[in-house]
Amino acid sequence: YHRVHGEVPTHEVFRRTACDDLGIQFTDIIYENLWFTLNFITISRPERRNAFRPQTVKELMRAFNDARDDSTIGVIIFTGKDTTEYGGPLLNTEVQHSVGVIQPNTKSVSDGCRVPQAFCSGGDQALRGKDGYADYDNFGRLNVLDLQVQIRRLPKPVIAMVAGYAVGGGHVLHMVCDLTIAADNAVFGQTCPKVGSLDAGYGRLWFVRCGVWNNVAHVDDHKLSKADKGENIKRNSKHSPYKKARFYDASEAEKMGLVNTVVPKALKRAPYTLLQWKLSLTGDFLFVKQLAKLEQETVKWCREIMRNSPTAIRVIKSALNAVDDGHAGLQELAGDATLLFYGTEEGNEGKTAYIQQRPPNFAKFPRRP
Ligand code: S0N
Repeated sequence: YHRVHGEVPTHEVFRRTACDDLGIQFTDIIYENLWFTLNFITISRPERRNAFRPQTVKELMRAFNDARDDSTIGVIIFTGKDTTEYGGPLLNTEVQHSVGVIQPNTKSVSDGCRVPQAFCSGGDQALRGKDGYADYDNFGRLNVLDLQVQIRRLPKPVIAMVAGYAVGGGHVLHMVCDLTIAADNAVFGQTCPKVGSLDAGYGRLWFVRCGVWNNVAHVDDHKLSKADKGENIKRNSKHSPYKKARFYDASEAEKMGLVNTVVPKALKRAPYTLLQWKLSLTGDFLFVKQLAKLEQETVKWCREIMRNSPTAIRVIKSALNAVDDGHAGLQELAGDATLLFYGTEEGNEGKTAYIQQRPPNFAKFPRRP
């Protein structure tokens, strides 16, 4: 009760799952459970700004499936590993020391500071061949499309927790999540045409819904001077929001309705882990970790969601997606109706009569107006 209703603590107990249900070790993702209520699923390829390859997507799909199946889990947080240790240009050289770790400052990108962090930088371009992205088996794959559908159909809320870049296919991943909580260093953009790729599916859908069309001319917007940047925003969004182009930062994304809230000065990285135990049988870890500001805010949102009716949330999610997902969307919504109907006496009567080998008596149930 306290875990859902109480204040979000500064430290939390996590369990990190080492292997998937087939006993195969996760290599590209981190799969963690926070006190049997929330799951964190983290893309972990920091050396590539968390670009995904087919293996990454395969692991993500397993983790999302596991989180769906686990009835203790109410909300899933989807994020990217901190990438700061892999460098990146820091225009502002100010650093602060926190618990012995040198951190880049958290100046927002709108102040002209480039960020070395990433939620996800899209498909791994180094692995792109003529038939998609290839790593295991040497077959090209576009399996991220299946992941996008999986997130939309998942009957629990999925929250994208974004620090740094969410670009290309990574941008689409945040778009297909139900909510996005962003650090103020988040940078969003659809870079695909720049590298000769495109995503005309779900990502597009939300751009159109929000009146954004941002594939036109990718430029590193955050490299521009403040005046040029202001001019860009005026040209691209103020007068004609449908034609918004180029990278945009967290506050712009919030104005466009693409993120739910922006957490100021919120590097995602948690400053330190307090205690850690390895569970020798499974290879899993139990540990106590300090939550970074962005994590704290996201957990706060999760707790708020957890106080609500899980069934109402489930039906609302499928209803929100039903129109855009066509027949598949209707199937999801109708599946929820079936689920609820199975719980009624009327629904039960048909099954019971069949098992008892008697005619069903539906006459006792009202035909409501
Ligand atoms: C993210 C950016 C802006 C970060 O810039 P920064 O901080 O200056 O870092 P870098 O020095 O550029 O990068 C650090 C290291 O990371 C590597 N890297 C970064 N992104 C990628 C990537 N996407 N693929 C492979 N490597 C990447 C850099 O090469 C560098 O490595 P080293 O240190 O060895 O030099 C900046 O990195 C950037 O602009 N990245 C590229 C963004 C991009 O264009 N992404 C791809 C866009 N396209 C897609 O995502 C495909 C769309 C898609 O997903 C899809 C659509 C429909 C159907 C299927 C698919 C599908 O892909 O499956």
